[in-house]
Amino acid sequence: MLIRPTKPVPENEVTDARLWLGRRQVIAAAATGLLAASLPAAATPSGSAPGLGALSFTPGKLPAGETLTSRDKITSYNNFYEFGTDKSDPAENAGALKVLPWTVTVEGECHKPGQFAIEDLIKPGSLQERIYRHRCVEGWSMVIPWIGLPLASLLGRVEPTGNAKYVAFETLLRPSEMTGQNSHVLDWPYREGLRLDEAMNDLTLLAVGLYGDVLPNQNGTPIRLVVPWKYGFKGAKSIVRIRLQEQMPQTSWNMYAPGEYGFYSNVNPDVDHPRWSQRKERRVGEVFRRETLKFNGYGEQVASLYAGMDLKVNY
Ligand SMILES: Nc1nc2c(c(=O)[nH]1)N[C@H]1C(S)=C(S)[C@@H](COP(=O)(O)O)O[C@H]1N2
Ligand SMILES: [Mo]
Repeated sequence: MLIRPTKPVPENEVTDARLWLGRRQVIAAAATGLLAASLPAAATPSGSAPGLGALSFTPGKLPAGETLTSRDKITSYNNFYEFGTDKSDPAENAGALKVLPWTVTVEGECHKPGQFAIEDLIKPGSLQERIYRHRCVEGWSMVIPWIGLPLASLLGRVEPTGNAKYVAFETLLRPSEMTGQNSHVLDWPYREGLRLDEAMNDLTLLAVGLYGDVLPNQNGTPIRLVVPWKYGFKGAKSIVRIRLQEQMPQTSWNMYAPGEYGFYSNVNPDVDHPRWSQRKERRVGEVFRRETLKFNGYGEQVASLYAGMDLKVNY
C-alpha cells in the first residue's frame, strides 16, 4: 500500500476469461442433467497442479452485470510484500516458495484445536467456487473466481469456546524463500484479524484455488483468506496459523500506519483514506473508473454486522 507510480499492466490477456466461462457453462449444463442426480454436488473435475492434484468444487455464480478479470491479470498484478513491493514482484519471485508439506494450526479459544494438512482442507465435497468483487484500498479492483471453503466450516470443526470473540491469522514466516521478509517494510509475519461474527459469515472464504486450479503462489498458495466486503489487504495469504481469542488482534497494516488502516477496513466510499478518496475504483483492465459500492456491494449480507456502529470511527 505504499503508493508508487503505477506500472502499465500488460494488455496481453485475451480469451482467458471467455474460455473459463465457456467451460463453466458446460459444467452448469451437466449439473442440471442426469449426471447431477447421480453424483454428489461437488464433482467438477478441473485441472491439476503439482502436489495437490485436481480440485473438485461446486460451480459458483457470476454477480449480475460483472465480467471476470482475466487469469493473466489476477496472477500478474499482486500485492504480496513477502516477495517484493512492486505489483509484478510476486509473480516473479513467489515461485521460490516450497509449498508442501503445509499445515494450518488452529488454536486458542476452542475445544478441539488442531493442525490441518492442506490435503485435508481441499477434500472433494468441501469446496465451492465463489466469484467475488475484490477491491484494494489503493483503488483498483478485480472480479475473481475463487475456490475455497467457508471459514465457518473450519472454525466449526474446532468448536470455539464462549470466550472466542476474534480470529487472528498469520502468514508463513520463511525469509529464506520469502525474500521480502529480509526487509523491514512490514513487521513479519503478516497478520490479519476478523471479529468472530465476520469470520463466521457465509461470504468469508478460505480460498485454495482460482480459475479452477489450486492457487498460484503469488495469490497466496496454498490457502488464503478472502473477505469480499473488506479492502484486499484483509485477505492474508499463505496462512499457517489461525487463532481464536478474546482480544482484538493486531494487524500488520494497522501496526504500520494506524491512522490509515483500521481493524475493520470495510469497503466504504464515504470514508476517505487520509491521502485519497475511496469514492471510485478502477477495474483492472478497464479504462474508466467506476463508483465504489458500500461494503463492496455485499451490504445485504453484511450491513447488519455493523448495526449501530459509526463506520467513520470504526474504519
Ligand atoms: N501475506 C500477505 N498477504 C497479503 C498481502 C501481503 O503483502 N502479504 N497483501 C494484501 C493486499 S494489500 C491485497 S490487495 C491482497 C491482494 O491479493 P491478490 O494479489 O490475490 O489480488 O492480498 C493481501 N494479502
Ligand atoms: Mo491492497
